[in-house]
Amino acid sequence: MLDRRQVVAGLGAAVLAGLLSDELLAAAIKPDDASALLVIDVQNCFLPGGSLAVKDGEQVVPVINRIAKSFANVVMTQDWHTPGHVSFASVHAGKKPFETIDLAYGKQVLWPDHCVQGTEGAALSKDLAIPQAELIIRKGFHNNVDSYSAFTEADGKTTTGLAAYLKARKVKRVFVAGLATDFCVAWTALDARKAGFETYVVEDACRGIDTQGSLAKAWADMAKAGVKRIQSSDIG
Ligand code: VGL
Ligand code: ZN
Repeated sequence: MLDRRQVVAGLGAAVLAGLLSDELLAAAIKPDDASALLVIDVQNCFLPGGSLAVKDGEQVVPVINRIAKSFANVVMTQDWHTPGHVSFASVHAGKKPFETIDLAYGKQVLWPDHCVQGTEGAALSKDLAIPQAELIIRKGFHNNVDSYSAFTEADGKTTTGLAAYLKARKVKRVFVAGLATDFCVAWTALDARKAGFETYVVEDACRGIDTQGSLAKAWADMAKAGVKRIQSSDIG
């Protein structure tokens, strides 16, 4: 039988452990010099009023601005398509946005025209406040190849140079945030794993498109690849 003193001491320890673990859980991850935040495609086309607006996409901006303060290294990406890009439904007779076609490199979802080079829609959100961002990677600029990933184009072989850049800067861990969870964020996170980076996706700093089950599939693929799913409150 436990006596009263033991019970009280036990409760005290449990409460203390609870407090400590809450504290630890609240900000368990401290970005260091070997960490980089990748801010994916926070561009007008994907925000309210844009041609491929992601539902609640604008809500990622304050979250990204907040977590970016913890990072010395920030890289941003810009989807940067030619006019008449192969991923646009408008260039395929009889095809509508969100239908798919088979291209030489595999299945391609067709999109409304978006993020055309040099247009206001392709500009980064003016509400991003990350002055220390050190590199902007543009992608999807080859007319006949899409590039959801910030690392490798959809042909699976042409690289953007991002992995080599991050390795040259001695980055070991990447944190991915932005738009859209199930396309450019997920493909970037999967390629980051392939390139050997410890990889985190900050769920509440992302929003998804979710077409034909793409969001659930993206999270499943990322889990399988060892991508860690975290919340912005885990970083600090
Ligand atoms: C994206 C669809 C087409 C994205 C880019 O940023 O997730 N999605 N192009
Ligand atoms: Zn695109």
